[in-house]
Amino acid sequence: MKIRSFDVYIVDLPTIRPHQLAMHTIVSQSIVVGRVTDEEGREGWSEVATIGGASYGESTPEAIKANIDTYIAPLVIGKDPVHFDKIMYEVSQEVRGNNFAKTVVETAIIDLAARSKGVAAFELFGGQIHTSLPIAWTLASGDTAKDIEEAKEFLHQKRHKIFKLKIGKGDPFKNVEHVRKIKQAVGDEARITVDVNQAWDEDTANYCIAALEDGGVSMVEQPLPTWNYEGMARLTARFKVPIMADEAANSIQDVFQISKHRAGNCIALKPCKAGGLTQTKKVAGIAEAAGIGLYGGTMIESSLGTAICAQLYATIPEMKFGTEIFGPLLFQDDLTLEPIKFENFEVIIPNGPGFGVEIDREKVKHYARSL
Ligand code: MUC
Ligand code: MG
Repeated sequence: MKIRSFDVYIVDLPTIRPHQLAMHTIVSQSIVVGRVTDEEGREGWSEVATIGGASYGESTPEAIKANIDTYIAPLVIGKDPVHFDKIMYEVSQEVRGNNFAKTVVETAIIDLAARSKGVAAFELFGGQIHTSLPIAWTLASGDTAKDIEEAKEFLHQKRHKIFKLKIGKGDPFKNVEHVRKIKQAVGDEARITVDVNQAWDEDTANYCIAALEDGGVSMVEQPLPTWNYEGMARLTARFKVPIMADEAANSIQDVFQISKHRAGNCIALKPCKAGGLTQTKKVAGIAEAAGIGLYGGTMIESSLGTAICAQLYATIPEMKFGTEIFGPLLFQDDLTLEPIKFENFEVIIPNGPGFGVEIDREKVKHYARSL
């Protein structure tokens, strides 16, 4: 069984409402979809999502596609998909960085490898420990009254009881008030966390985190820029509320440094940051050894990317902070034939061959950019 071809599509999927982050408001999410085909005509599919072009991170959808087409795809042709770790090691010898692109390639190959053996992808990662995981929702309409209404509705529907608020845009002090009002409105029924997406300096963080802690917030994600490991360590030592590293926690080396210097007491996992599923498992292992809590992060993927994250997170023993793989719920449409299921405040881990979802080719065609 040998890989015959690797194709990459850029798909733009509209959201149900504007989703406001520090650096960008998402109304349409640019998703990179990968398809690997073997000589027998079997296929594996993958997805990585990007936020706001080059504003969130360095990997733009256009760069991911160009670098796969030009540099990575030629290296995987003719290889046996079952040897996905060996293939990605060989890729790493010729391609530096490009973790999002490597994730598109690695996960499509894993989907194909698992399907060719007739098993779920999590079987290739030691088996499924969780059948479902807690699922947070991000309140990011930018409007306090709307956010409170949304939170109450989802509590009522038993869809979410952990809400993350994006507070990196605008006046930090007004944003802290916004968070405190939402926490007051939901009371003990829900946990409120915040994601600053690197927007504060250390002085602002010192003042605002004290007010957030006092207001009952239960986690503060990436308050400082990625480079400020020392500042993150000081915040972690100073406050009781857990400080999460997201944009700062990419590679196994980053996570080792964060663990060693306690530059955060929890980290957000995301396969695209680490460069694939094998690397994400290594990141989780380092964090586990250091007693750093884990969170199943998202870049807001559609059902395919969400299934990929879900299956990997299901193999990790302790996901102390739950997950936020809510992406499919934010989109007007989907790229798979069956939706991801959310029940009783949890996401149900898809089961079945590969990542447990079937791609909807018509939808990929419909939303793909003409290149
Ligand atoms: C991030 O920084 O965590 C995850 C949820 C959300 O609303 O935005 C993303 C990115
Ligand atoms: Mg984040």
